Amino acid sequence: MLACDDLLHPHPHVALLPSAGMGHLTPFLRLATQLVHHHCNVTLITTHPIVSLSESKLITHFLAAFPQVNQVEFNLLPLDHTTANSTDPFFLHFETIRRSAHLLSPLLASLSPPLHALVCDVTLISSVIPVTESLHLPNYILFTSSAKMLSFFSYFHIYASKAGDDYPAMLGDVEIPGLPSIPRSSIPPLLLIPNNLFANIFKVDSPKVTKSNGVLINTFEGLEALSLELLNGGKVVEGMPPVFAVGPLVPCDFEKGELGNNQLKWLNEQPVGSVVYVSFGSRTAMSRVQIREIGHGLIRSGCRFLWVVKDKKEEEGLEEVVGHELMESLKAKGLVVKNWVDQGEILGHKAVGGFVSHCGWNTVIEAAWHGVPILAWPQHGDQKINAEVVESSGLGMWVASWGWGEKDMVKGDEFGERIREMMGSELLRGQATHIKEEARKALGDGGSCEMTFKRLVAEWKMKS
Ligand code: UDP
Ligand code: G50
Repeated sequence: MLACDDLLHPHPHVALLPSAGMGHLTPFLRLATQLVHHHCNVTLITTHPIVSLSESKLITHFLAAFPQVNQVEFNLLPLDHTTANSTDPFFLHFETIRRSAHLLSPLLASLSPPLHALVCDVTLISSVIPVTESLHLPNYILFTSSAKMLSFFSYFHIYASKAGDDYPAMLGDVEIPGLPSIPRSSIPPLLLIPNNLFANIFKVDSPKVTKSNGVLINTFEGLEALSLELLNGGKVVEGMPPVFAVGPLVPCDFEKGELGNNQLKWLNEQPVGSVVYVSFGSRTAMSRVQIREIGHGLIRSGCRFLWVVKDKKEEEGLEEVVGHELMESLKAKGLVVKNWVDQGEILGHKAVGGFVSHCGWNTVIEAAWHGVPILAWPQHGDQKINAEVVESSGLGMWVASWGWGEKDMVKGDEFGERIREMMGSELLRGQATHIKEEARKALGDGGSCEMTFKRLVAEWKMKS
């Protein structure tokens, strides 16, 4: 029987607008599954064109698994690249969506039943908010990184304004009220280069966070209690809307690919906790020299390993990238692959006892979910700020002196030594297990996730 409230307020209809890259799309689709679970009507807005084949495949799998989700295509205007100060296809796609945002208005208005809210990606804020405002439609942001990064992002305009005309040369360490200082060296490097597309978007969007009705974020108390408390207490910036910790958003069945049998077979043959998994995410390709140092380091560590290699040339064979001789030596103790892997499955395998990671945020949450200790080696963007969370939460260790991946080389000997340290640490293992338990509590019956979604759904119903 329907409760009286349900009769008065039917299930809320929410539209989701992701932007480019697996790191942004994946948490949106995981969020969609949670919203379906909490009886929302969900419309997924997919952009046309899309950046990568992996993204369109994932959307197809998702829609096949969730036929109740409505899909609408958002046709983007062509972007004049000469006006966009970037060569990164993902940043260019953010900009293409931003410049097409006015076309969203008729699309959103035509949806039936009428929408209760739009949840848009963090990279689209200042172009989407005027659209939702004109439609009197509540606007929520999905922040695809850590709560610490959200603190940095929402505080950034205040920090940058202190440098005045000398931005970014005059920027020092970042002192966010209540949080440990963020060293200048941890700031996403593009923000320290004048006039590039990423920095321009970041700067204009930062003061607009307070114009949204709420921020959904893929994290949980057990990992980031302090940042969440400061953000929600209005300590980071005044007028911060509610921050809803909807995490952990964890891998779902629709993400499972057809690959991986080989890896699974190999992992099944390894002793419990003996394997270090090495991967730098969907976007980071290393230089050939660095790739070979990593290979030597893995041998030097003496551990078993599963290493996902990503080269700048996608089509080049693994043997060419790693080198034939090194490849032969690597085979003695490990498995080396150069393709998309099912990371959720790998991290959940009992043979895996440690993870060398770039600290893309989805990845950090997945490691936390499975209680796998991390050796952080941030490469770009928000990853050093995420690595600080990994270290301070106890989920892993971070060798800050390694610097950014692209600029600073890490020698094989040093790399191998640190892997031994992580794999041998009882302390890290215990801490990671504790965080796993917290993550399971958060997502369990009556946990913080369920409470948060109930609050959100109630809020959306009230606004109708
Ligand atoms: N991923 C995967 N297989 C791969 C590489 C990445 O399943 O071979 C997934 C990973 O599990 C995560 C997402 O892709 O969910 C990557 O997002 P993240 O934010 O960690 O980093 P990015 O790739 O955006 O740097
Ligand atoms: C991708 C990237 C660099 C980078 C980030 C990326 C983030 C995430 C949060 O996702 O910092 C964020 C991105 C864009 C934005 C605001 C916040 O405008 O390559 O730093």
